[in-house]
Amino acid sequence: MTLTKDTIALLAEHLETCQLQAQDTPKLTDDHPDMDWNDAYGIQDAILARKLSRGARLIGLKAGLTSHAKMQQMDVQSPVFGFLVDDFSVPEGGTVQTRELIHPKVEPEIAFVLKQTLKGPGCHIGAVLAATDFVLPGIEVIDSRYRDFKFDLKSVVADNTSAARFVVGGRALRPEAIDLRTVGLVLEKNGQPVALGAGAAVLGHPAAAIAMLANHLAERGQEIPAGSLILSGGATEAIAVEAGDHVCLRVQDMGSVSLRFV
Ligand code: 0L1
Ligand code: MG
Repeated sequence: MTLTKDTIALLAEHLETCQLQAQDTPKLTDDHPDMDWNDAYGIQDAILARKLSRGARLIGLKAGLTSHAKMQQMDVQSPVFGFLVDDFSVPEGGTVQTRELIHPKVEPEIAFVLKQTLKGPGCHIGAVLAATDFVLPGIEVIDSRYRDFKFDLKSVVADNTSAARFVVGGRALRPEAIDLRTVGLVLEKNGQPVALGAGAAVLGHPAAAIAMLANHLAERGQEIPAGSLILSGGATEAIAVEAGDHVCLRVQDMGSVSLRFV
């Protein structure tokens, strides 16, 4: 760690205030170029602690930047991980208030719900599938707190990987009922397909993102609790949205899930 506890707490307060007030900010590494990964995840943890202390409930986790399309779009090379609290959850077919966000984008994802705790190191796709209760379609709404989505990976991790809102729904399936590599996804905005993908776009298999998350947490002495909902990462590039947009994700054999931006 290169940052003091006080600096981590101040940066967490700053980023969370930006999130709650829908205000953008330059990336943290502009003022803290030596920030390391422990600092970055430390700031993310401090944001979570602030939310929990106000009564939020941790309901899951997310992997981000897990597809080549996303990595290319953001010009980065490796996945990142964040948390999901109940405040981020939007009911199926529900509305998202754009005034609460800075510059939202949507991503088509496969969500996993675990029936067993998942623990690294050495976690692999087989272990993930064995621990998964069901999978279902999900749309993640990301909203980087950084001006013009300009950031580096450590700044993104500190900013809880741009997590803002999400919706899951459609048809939940047992993991053995579907080949998650070949499953097709169509993301529609206002009735028009705007992004097309397949499960394999996410690290070859969406369960690989969950395994990476478990192995990442193991390095920090943590595990993924049973019952967690996990977003495995966008299968396509992210699509910008604005008030008035209706977004629908259709996943092969898994139905659809939608959101409206007002
Ligand atoms: O879920 C994601 O892939 C987002 C990762 C953070 C980078 C971004 O804001 O696009
Ligand atoms: Mg995502």
